[in-house]
Amino acid sequence: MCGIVGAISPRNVTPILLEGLKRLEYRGYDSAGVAVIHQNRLQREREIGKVAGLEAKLQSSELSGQIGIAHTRWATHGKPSVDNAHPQMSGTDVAVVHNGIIENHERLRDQLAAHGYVFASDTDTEVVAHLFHYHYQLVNTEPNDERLIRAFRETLEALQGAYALSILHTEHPGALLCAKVGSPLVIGEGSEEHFIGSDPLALLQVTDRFIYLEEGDYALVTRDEKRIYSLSESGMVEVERPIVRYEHGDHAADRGEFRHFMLKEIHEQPRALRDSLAGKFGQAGELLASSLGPNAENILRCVKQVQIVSCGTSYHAGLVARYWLEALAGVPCSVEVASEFRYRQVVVPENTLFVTISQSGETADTLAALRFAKTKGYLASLAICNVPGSSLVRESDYRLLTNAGPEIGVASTKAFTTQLAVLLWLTAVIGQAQMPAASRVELINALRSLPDHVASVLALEPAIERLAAYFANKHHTLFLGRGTHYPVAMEGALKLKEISYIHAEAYAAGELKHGPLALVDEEMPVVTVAPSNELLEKLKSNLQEVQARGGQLINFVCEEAHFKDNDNVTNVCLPKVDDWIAPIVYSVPLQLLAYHVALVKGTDVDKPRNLAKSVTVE
Ligand code: HGA
Repeated sequence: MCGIVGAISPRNVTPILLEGLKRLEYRGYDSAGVAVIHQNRLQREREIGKVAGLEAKLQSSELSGQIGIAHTRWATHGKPSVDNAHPQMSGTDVAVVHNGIIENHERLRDQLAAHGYVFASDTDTEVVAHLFHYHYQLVNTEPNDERLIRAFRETLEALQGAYALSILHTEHPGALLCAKVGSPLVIGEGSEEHFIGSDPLALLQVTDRFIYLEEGDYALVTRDEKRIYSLSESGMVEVERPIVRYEHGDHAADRGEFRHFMLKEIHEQPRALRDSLAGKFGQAGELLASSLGPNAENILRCVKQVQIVSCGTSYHAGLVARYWLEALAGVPCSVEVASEFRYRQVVVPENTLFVTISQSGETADTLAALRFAKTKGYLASLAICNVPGSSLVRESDYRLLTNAGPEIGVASTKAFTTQLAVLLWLTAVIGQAQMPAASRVELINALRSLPDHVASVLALEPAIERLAAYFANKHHTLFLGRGTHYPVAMEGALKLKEISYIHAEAYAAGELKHGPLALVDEEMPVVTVAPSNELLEKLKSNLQEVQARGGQLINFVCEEAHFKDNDNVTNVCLPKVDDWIAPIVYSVPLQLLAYHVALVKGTDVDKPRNLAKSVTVE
């Protein structure tokens, strides 16, 4: 998704802005731009394609200044083009960068056109630039900070939608305006300098101290101070926001020995799982529910039902958790994609816990679903998230943090398996009262063994790499699984389509004969996830149906299940693991398969076409 960087400093900010944009590249974008104020005039450069293209342009234009804003754009309104790239300007005075969508842009555009404003782009963002210009003219005072912030507030009050934005005005070369309404924005603290960014990762080269703006916050930032206000306060009263130190280190830009971030993140999973489960067990193996927040134990004891809401990969994590919660904790569970849930009439059974799952904690649909749920009488809300200071975490009653570290690859890997690990832990917490002590101990031991099992599956990479060549000229693939491994198959199919662009569909294996079997012929690879469990014999019958039609089976199986290879069947054997953690372990080879197929296809693994990390628009 789009990214914002801004800086105000005694030094030239152009290199800071460029480095910030490079650090945001992983999120996916189609164009980039920078504007700085130099000798009271705005200088701007924009380019479609990669930040490297913009960098080349900047070198020849020698753009420099001590205040500036920059942007990577992932188009929502208007095609990717130089004219539509940000910063958008109003006349020669005002420059704006914006993430999100201004929903009432058409009406505002008509009104501004009636006032004589001429539009140079198709974006909703340009409306903000002209609207701010318009309000600035109307605020009839000296051109001081007061005038600037008043015009800003009036502009924000006229906007509908979810956005983060930053504005420069040439009459105020010492002030950076910024606001957060539904899309993340942080202020970075420096020494006699300040920065803004839509993600702290963009600024880690210059600071590790951040103010996470809260919903409705807007601010005027100078070198020495920041004045933060809130749209929810009726007057212009300053509000206090804490400065938080970023604790994860600056690993974002570092792929280490790996060719891609995705591969690095796949291999980080043993560490990520260990860190995500750390602090969740007491010395005697008790489950430390207090890590979820104050009074969590008492609330969780009252849970009679769970509603999980999430998107994409996180949705698949929720689907696996449903099997766990019902089987182990005896608690009914529903799982729904956020984009549907948020617009539906819902009936909320008594004592239902509302759980959201999101890697970034800024996923627009999931956040909106949480806000919607808060009006519906749920028992409490719990966010499962990889980013501690994110909006989802801050707005939920309780939080269950994965500690996977920043995930840069657009295709989620370590975020998924760590979400699953903490969901299994949560199941044990919710089911505590009804689970026999022996089963609880078994489950805890299984969870603790996870990092080692995942490490041994990673050692299968060469065998999986050899399989990848087979997919080079395939256009379609089926993924099959049963029980908890049906959502694992869904996630495997999603990974393959995201990064290799091969059409992949997942089915519960028992559904095959109800339709998809018609697709199976000698050209169709069928990938199955087949651990040893009580559904294995059923699954084997489904695989016979595929073989009988000449389909090519690639099976991820338990080494103890003695599957046999033949011309149409290739088996990759995984170690025998406890049934409950098997979905986590069996997800890993599917990630490796998608990765190596994408390599064979020559696609951009970390930044697949049309996709973006942290989906902050609806
Ligand atoms: N609506 C703006 C910004 C899009 C965005 O935030 N994408 O993530 C545009 O289309 O330029």
